[in-house]
Amino acid sequence: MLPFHQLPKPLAGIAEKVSAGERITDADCLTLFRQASLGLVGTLANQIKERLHGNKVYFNRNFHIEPTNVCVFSCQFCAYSRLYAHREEGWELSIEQMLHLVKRYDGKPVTEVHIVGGVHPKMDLAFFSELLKAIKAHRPSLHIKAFTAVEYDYMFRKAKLSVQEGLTRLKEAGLDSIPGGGAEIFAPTIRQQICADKVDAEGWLAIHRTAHEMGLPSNATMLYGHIESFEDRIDHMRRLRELQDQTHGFNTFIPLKFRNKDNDMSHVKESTLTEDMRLYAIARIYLDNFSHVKSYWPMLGRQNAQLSLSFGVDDIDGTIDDSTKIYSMAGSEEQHPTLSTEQLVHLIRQAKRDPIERDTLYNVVNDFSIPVN
Ligand code: V47
Ligand code: SF4
Repeated sequence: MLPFHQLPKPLAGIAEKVSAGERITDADCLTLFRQASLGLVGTLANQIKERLHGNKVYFNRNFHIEPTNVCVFSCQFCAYSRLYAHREEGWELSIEQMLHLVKRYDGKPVTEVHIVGGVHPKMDLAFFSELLKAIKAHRPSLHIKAFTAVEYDYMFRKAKLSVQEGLTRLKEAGLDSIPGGGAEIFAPTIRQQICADKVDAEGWLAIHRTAHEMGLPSNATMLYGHIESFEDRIDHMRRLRELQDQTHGFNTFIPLKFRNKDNDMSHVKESTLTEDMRLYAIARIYLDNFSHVKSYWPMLGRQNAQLSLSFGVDDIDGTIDDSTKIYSMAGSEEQHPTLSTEQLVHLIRQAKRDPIERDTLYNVVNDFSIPVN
């Protein structure tokens, strides 16, 4: 790659800003999307990643529970949900069945359960409060990261509670943090076309803001690589960056690559690997107030997730059993996403990085880096 001063002028200016640890503007970000080479954005993103985390790459040991795939909404990209009218084609787990799933991990060193599913009209706030209480009663130390803003919006409106009231009840029942799903793309023109009937951008952001103010950390996602423009991606990340400036409540940003199998957007081509890596790198550069950028390997595939470690990513999602179906049903390479801790550690070491097992809040659980003699 060229030394920065030999780059075209706008790119040289941006590269100097990033190297000096300065924030880039929306216009800079658009320039990166339009003009920067993969090599340049990768180098800059890697610089930031190493400034923040050195050679460390994080993972955690978690498992998923998907209470149901019955959903009142009809997102065009979703291969997973079944409408309530066709609920006999889907699954609905009882509290006992979900507790049974938790008990399968008794004696195993998992630190987190990630609970997320469709929006089922009969699974309400009382049902989920009971579920969280049952899990905490069985295993108090297990961190519960549960339900997207889409699920909360529906649950709380149905219970006629404010977001703060609803979250307070679930926090008292055992909720520890909130995953990043449901954000998709905030821009209303795109949202209208891909997920018109669920919570809008303002609603999603308000739920995360309230959670942060109550001391509940959360994650943020962006579903990319479908019909959105570069400007829509920047608008999405700007809203996240602004909220993070105010609350500092986001743990990590997770770009989610759109997969096109068996959904109503199957005619839309998927992004290429180069586009994926450019997006990871540009997100790392733009979101200067996010400590972590995570690549979700069950969706990206393990080899590509490994590659993303050279493009600003410092976290690979945890070791899980084949308990998540969202991506396998939408055509991910990972049809049975399961990686043992050893495999994940190996994957990270192969990329010449130091594997660090973390808990949900990025406290170090185990340091798997090889000691230098
Ligand atoms: O909001 C659905 C996405 C999300 C498709 O917070 C799809 O740690 C691609 O948010 N192609 C839910 N993506 C999953 C999620 C998540 C995953 C891992 C970790 C965390 C975290 C959060 O899955 C949905 C939607 O954006 N999704 N269908 C599809 N065809
Ligand atoms: Fe329902 Fe979520 Fe699928 Fe949308 S993405 S249809 S809200 S399960």
